[in-house]
Amino acid sequence: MQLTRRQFTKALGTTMGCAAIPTKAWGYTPKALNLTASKSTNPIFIKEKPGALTNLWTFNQKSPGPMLRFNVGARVKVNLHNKLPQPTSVHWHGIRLKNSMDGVTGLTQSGVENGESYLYDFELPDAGTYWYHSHNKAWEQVARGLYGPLIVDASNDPKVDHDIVLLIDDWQLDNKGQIRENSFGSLHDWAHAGRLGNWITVNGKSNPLYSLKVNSRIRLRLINPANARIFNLNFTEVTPKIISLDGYPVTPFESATLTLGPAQRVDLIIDLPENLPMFRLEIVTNTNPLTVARFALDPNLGRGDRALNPEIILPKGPNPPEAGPTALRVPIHMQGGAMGNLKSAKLNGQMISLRELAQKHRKVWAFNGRVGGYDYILAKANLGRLVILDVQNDTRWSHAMHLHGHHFWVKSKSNPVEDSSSKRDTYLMKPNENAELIFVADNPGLWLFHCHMLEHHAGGMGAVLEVV
Ligand SMILES: [Cu+2]
Repeated sequence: MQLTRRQFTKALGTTMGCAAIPTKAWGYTPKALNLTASKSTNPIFIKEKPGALTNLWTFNQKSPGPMLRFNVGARVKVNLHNKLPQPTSVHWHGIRLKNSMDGVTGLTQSGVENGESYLYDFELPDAGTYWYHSHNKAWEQVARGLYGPLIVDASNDPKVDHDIVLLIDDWQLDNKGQIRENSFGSLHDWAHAGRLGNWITVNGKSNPLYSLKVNSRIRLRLINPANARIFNLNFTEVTPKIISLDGYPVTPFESATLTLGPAQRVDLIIDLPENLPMFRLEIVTNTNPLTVARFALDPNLGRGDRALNPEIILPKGPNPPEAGPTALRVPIHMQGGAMGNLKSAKLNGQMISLRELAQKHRKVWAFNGRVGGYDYILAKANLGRLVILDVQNDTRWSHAMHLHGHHFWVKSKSNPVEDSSSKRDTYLMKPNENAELIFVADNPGLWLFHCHMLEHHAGGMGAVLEVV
């Protein structure tokens, strides 16, 4: 689905999607699975140019990579093999795993070099919709296709007729359908909204069609692996019930529209009306909406069991504890980017003007007057302590703030949540928004807190929380 330049620049939050999902899950085995990062050619552009194969970097030759699917509590072993010309690593986004398995090159491990392998070995404490992606030069490697879905099932998941994972991505392609390589590292992208694509795929396909049983109940798991694009989505003909955000259950609520920031996930349930032949998922723009996926009845599939299904009730977690005097409050004043108020910031202990930071160091964002980095420890929290990240987005841009190793409650006056017990791992902050991200520091290690607009992170918007 090609976005015109006009739709692109006018899109409110925009969108994209992609990645092919094999129907066969990898299963529930403690045997190590193999994930090989390599170059491959993929037909993501064939709808525009028949026969076109796009050169991507992928896991197991496909983007999205293979669907990793396990039961909650399972122990996972994945052997990463690197056949790429750059070092790489894998981050298991949203999984509360042990720190050494978090996959952040330069913080929790060294990059896995070409020809080398690395064994990831961790457990899955929470059910839900997650994903995995490269975490070395992610702004380039994720844009080239290095990501895939990670689904964790629970025995009390709602019974459905179809369980469909949709990774919605945007790619920056030239007119031959190849990745625009010469725009990697564009300082303009780093200081503005990030790298935005011009070609949208869902599960690696342009505008795919999914066939459904008559009278069926459908679970859709939407994942945004795009570098920087915020997708404003709309369902035609149906009003889904949203049941979880970032894998975490919420009190179900109905909404035909939703916003999906980079790295965020939304799970929803659709009970198909008896006489509805099809519905569409589209991107909302200021001009015409763009259809990115279609869903149609196929009578050959038989009938679903929608009428037999009860209301969705998912287990709910607790509300955030009261912040007593022992809570650790961590102020994070975010500044920088184009049209911002950052004049200078500290880098390696030296105060440097923004102009010099940008031109000489490729840094344009700061936390608390300091350019971010893996050597910047924002705070040190003792195990079990309640932590409040008091985040002030003092920039002209939205930011998808992601905390590794923990899930957090969100309190924000400008974006009140209806379900105070719900948690996220990635929170999309509006310009000038203040938000408290609250969590119990129950996982020891060095945990990255960063913007998931990957160019913003590369440009200095990321630092570390240490739990000891
Ligand atoms: Cu950002």
